[in-house]
Amino acid sequence: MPETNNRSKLMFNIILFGPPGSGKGTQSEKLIEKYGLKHLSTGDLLRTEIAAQTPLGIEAKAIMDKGILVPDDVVVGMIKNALEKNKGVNGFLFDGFPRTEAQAIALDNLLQENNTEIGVVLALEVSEEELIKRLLNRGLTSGRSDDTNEAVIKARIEEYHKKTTVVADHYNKSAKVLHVKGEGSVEEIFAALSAAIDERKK
Ligand code: B4P
Repeated sequence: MPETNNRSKLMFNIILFGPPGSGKGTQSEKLIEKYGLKHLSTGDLLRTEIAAQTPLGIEAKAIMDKGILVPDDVVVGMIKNALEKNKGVNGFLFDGFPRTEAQAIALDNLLQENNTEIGVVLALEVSEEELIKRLLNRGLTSGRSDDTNEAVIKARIEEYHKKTTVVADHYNKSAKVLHVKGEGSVEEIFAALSAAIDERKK
């Protein structure tokens, strides 16, 4: 059996799941450092395309500014490329992906092709009031046009309820979802996420 296949069996892959503003990006930075994972954020990948003003970025910006989701084939294509470019890592931390059931099915297939799977889905739980407060606050400094308008923030939360909560149901079928309280200090939440990962890795 090729070495990469043996290695991929040892990979531990995590999905950090939750509504916009729940702390996915914030906690991802800390988790990748602690567990030596490769961070794959579809939001960051899309913003890189926007900054470079590629045709994909220009199309994505118009969609993201409305608070709705970018088409599945676009984000799945980005993740496929990223998986191909990062063979041999300890594992991936997926942040903001998958966001629809079609994306979840595509991810399962891509991981299976690489002889690996999702180890755990960590679902951050934060009240809607707190989400809106955090995103408006980030909008003051982030330069992100999707964070400055409350109507767009509400559309993003609505999109999450309409299309993304089903992703947790998808992974619940294989008992992979652990719920973690996403309110409190960044350190408290990080400790709770780390404890959940350590428990699942045993
Ligand atoms: P993302 O980039 O994924 O962004 P997000 O969900 O808005 O933010 P995140 O959850 O990472 O923010 P964080 O809590 O860390 O998506 C943006 C857009 O891209 C989407 O609307 C969509 O259009 C598109 N997109 C991305 N992925 C897609 C996909 N798979 N399919 C289709 N479209 C896709 O931070 C929020 C704020 O809270 C920060 O200011 C932070 O400092 C603060 N914060 C964090 N933790 C805190 C705490 N404990 N207490 C107080 N504040 C806290």
